[in-house]
Amino acid sequence: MSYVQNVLNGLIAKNQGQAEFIQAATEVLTTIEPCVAANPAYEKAALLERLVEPERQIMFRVPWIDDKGNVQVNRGFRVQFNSAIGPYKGGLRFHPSVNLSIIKFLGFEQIFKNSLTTLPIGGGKGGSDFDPKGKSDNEVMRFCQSFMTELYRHIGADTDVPAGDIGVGGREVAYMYGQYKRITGLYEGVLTGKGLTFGGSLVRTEATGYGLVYLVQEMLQAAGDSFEGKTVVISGAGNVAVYAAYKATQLGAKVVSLSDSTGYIYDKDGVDLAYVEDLKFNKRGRLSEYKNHKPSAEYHDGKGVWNIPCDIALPCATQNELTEADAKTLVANGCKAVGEGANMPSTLEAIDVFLKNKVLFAPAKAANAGGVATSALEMSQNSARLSWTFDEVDAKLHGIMVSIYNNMASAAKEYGVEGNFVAGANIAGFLKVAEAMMAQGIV
Ligand code: NDP
Ligand code: 2IT
Repeated sequence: MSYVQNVLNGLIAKNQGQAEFIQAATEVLTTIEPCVAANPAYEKAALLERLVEPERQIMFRVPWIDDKGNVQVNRGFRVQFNSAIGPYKGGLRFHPSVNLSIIKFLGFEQIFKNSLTTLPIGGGKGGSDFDPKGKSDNEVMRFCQSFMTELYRHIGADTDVPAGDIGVGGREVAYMYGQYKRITGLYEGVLTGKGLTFGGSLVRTEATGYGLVYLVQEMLQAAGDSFEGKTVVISGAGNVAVYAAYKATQLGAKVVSLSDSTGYIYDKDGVDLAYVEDLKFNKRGRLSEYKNHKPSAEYHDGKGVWNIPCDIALPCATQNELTEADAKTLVANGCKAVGEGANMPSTLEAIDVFLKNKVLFAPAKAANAGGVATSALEMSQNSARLSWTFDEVDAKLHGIMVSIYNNMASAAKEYGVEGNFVAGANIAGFLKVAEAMMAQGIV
């Protein structure tokens, strides 16, 4: 049995019930096999056994009081997965589905994604099973303060720097930042995605969506194509989805759909993005309201966004939202390119369908790396006590996405799987971390 298979079997036995973590690890380990086989020193150093075991996992109680005076208790998580190339870096997710498996899969992905950005950041992730939906601002504030009252002792500008993810945006980051500062007395870049008046970076809000479109544009260009005149279907209606939609539109495409966890809209004339931005981020409303604004558009309850015919699909909601059956439908409808804005949105079987049908496929850890890359730029600005202009940050983000595309494309070619960017991104991300871990000894 190969070294990789052996480690994978051990991981599956040891992490029973952690389906998402096993899925993410299976994808990475099976695709890096050729480069692990070419480096026998890795096995001697138990490199993969160390790579799949988080350096530290923190789970804690988060008690808070709701507006009715009832005591609520949630569970908090921070998984500090790998610090070989920099301080732990990765978002916090607040969603009722959050559990250790989901945080571990996200933290594991983050190691390779952060490596691909070319910036000095390690991998981590955290969050809570708290559901911000339907909560008042005061409830969200009290929850964030309680969450940070435990988390603060584990993080710091040079140790671990959290940020946003599902359910955590500017409002939540700001409440957590205020509480961190209050407890520690430190005014430091301990969180990214901060407001512009207290150390945030321009472009961070737009960065994941913009970066996704920059990378897909690069992939299309290499195939002699572009966004111009294309029909684009996007899932999600949050931070990543909305700014991806704006950038794709700027590049000449027509975005005909967005979705949330209750349903999806289909607007054949192109979605009114300013309306959705205000609806979701200011009014915290539901997409079902879009029809009131634009009666010519359709709203459908439930999943099904992938049944809409398109040239380019950008899944930007959540893990495993695009199944094998969805992938087959997209292919049958003529979809030519897929870029993953969410983390692990396509199942392993769906990825297989795309690769077999020669759909241009940009995997999450490359395609959505623009968010964390811009977070690292925010860290640089905080350390240097300065702030760059929108155009400066946007130009750096664009340059980073181009280099990620080039690195994953050339790694795929070098290891004999040209055009397989899943393998290319995993290999390119892995090699830098592996080299750093080998150099630093058995730690
Ligand atoms: P938001 O909370 O801003 O938006 C999430 C969107 O996805 C909402 O429209 C939400 O709908 C929908 N959604 C969430 N969970 C589900 C579900 N189980 N089923 C169907 N729809 C769902 O989060 P982000 O836009 O920040 O994150 C989206 C994805 O992008 C996640 O996978 C995240 O990990 C990834 N990502 C985010 C980055 C960032 O910088 N924010 C960076 C890189 C990746 P509803 O409102 O109904 O819940
Ligand atoms: O999945 C991700 O890369 C994020 N949620 C962003 C992490 C960050 O630190 O900006």
